Amino acid sequence: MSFLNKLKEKFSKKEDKAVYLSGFQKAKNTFSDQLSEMEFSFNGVDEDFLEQLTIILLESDVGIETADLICEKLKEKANDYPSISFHWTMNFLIEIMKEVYEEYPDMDITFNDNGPTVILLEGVNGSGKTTTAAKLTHMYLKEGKSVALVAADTFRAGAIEQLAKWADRLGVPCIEGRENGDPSAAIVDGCRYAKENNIDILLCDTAGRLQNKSHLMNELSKMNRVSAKEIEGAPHNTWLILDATTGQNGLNQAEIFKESTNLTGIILTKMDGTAKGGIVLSIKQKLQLPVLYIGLGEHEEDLRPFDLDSYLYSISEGLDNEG
Ligand SMILES: Nc1nc2c(ncn2[C@@H]2O[C@H](COP(=O)(O)OP(=O)(O)OP(=O)(O)O)[C@@H](O)[C@H]2O)c(=O)[nH]1
Ligand SMILES: [Mg+2]
Repeated sequence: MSFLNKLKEKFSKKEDKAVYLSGFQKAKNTFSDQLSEMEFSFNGVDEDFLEQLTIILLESDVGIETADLICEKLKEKANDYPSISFHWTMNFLIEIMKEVYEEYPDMDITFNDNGPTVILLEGVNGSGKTTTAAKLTHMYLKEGKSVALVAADTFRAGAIEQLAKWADRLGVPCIEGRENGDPSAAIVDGCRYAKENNIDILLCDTAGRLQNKSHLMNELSKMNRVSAKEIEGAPHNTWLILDATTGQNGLNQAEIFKESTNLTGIILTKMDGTAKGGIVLSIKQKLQLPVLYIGLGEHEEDLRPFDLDSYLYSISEGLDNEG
């Protein structure tokens, strides 16, 4: 059975097929639909083909280095098959994309067995931190865990209220910072509350900050330090919330955040609104950070654990039809 058919079979058994397919619709339009059009002029894996493929990969925001790597691998593979068909070329292409993602091992989410698991959410302004905090709350509650939120965005007016509203709706406690106060104080309060109330997951929403503002980045280090004093190993996870629509620019952001804090994973938001589905691959290649979850809409239920095979199938849907 071909790789694409295996992906299809696996995908057909997934529960959230429809969510993935509709979330990646735009990404599929730039990727699979454009690739399909190349079938008519397909004449083997030659320079012309590789050039067009590079363009499609770049439009999908795979990034130039990763696009080159994929093309190089595909060229090598095709060398062994002089009269390769379009269908098999597509099979190899998607298989190579999987290989490229899996070249570096995935880091797991760390859960604290001896008390609350502290998760810090970071990112630039408007990337989706607060909405993601709400989505994660919804997801962990469904898993039967107890959750509390910390509104540590003391910087932007209305930010605390925004999270408190979500907490109200989701029925979880929200430990609120003081507007214009020290966000670390809110983290300390949150950690103490979580310990006293046997909370499983403490999600800390922080203010949007530009990666080039050093005092704001230092503030993150302080939040790390104070949480570690309260709960051993905290923060157990530090996730960068990245807006997928910002594409390669987001990758630069991620690089700088990674230098200043101990990032353990990425959540890609607004996947539903972008054709740039390829950023997943470049993040993994360049930063060796796993994409843990993807945001596929604005509602609390619109978050999914990132699943490589479902992602690959969703953006390449249609290529599995043997022409
Ligand atoms: N379509 C879509 N919209 C999203 C997603 N995640 C967040 N948004 C929207 O993006 C906007 C910003 O989201 P917030 O959660 O407020 O972003 P933030 O990072 O907390 O913003 P600041 O606190 O101002 O830095 C809101 O309108 C959200 O509804 C997503 O996965 N898909
Ligand atoms: Mg916010």
